Amino acid sequence: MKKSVCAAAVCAMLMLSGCLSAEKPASDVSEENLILVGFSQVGAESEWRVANTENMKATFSEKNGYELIFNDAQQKQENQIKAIRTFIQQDVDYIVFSPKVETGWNSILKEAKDAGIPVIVTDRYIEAEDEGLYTAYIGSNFRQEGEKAVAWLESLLQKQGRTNDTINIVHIQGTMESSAQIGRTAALDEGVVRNANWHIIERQCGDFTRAKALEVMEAILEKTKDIDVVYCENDGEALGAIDAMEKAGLKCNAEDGVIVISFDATRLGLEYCLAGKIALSVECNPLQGPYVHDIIQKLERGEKVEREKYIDETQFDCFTITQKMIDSRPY
Ligand code: GYE
Repeated sequence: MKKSVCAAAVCAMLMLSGCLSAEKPASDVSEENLILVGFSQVGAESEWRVANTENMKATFSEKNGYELIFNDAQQKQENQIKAIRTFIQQDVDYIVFSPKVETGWNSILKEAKDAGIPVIVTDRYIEAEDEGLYTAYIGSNFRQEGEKAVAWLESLLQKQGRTNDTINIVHIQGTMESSAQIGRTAALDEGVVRNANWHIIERQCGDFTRAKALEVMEAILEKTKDIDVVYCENDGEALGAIDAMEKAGLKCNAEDGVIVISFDATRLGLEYCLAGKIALSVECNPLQGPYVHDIIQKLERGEKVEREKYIDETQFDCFTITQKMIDSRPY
């Protein structure tokens, strides 16, 4: 069933004012042959998130056969739940959302299921009490991203002959309980178990933002500057931590300074990599719109879809990155 967003918005307003029951009068449904998608985005906390939003908006455009209702939850799960409920009231064809955290979605997803609206989860994943609560997940294998980073760090320290040196690690985590934070943290914890000379001397949440990472890193530097590695769970945090360390007179460099590990591989992060300030940035691909589009097109044709799809990702380090590589990047 195709709906127009203006008709749905009118219905939503009328419903909210109590003038219209849940059933939509057939006459209000637009004849346009566009697929109506409601997308609940976490927020705009990082360059990665901005690239993700731009890609989703570019994908779900009218020329591609869609009408998009976009909602920015400002980093609040309750706003995402409200937005999804509104999408249900507007009787969208599909609900797409990037969940801030892994838990707390069962009830609202039951409402979507009862309304017969397929849900596609993107970016971060969720714990759902039954498989029927969402149709597909597209995103990244965050634990694997972390394992790539830890393996690279192990190899670097081995090359530097530091396998028996005490390695003091500051760990700046992403948004707590998000699957990106859970996976990237788990990989570092495994690395610490494997390397008895690695010590996490400080672990703070940077909430995936440059500002928060600057704040927590400044507080850490008040206590100690005996730091060998800073493991940041996204580029925004890495830039904030580097700002704080440089202000405190520390050098960020993989060869003779603090080794900064990061995730996302945004253009800004890779420029810091080229400058030698970020040692490694593991790619986390935000361009998920086309994958969601493919799923919706298959569902429209009544075809089966893959329940989980992890996007292929690579990594970039300060020793091998070039300007040409950065210039070729789409985000
Ligand atoms: O790493 C970070 C964003 O969920 C993978 O969220 C995403 C993370 C990403 O704020 O930059």
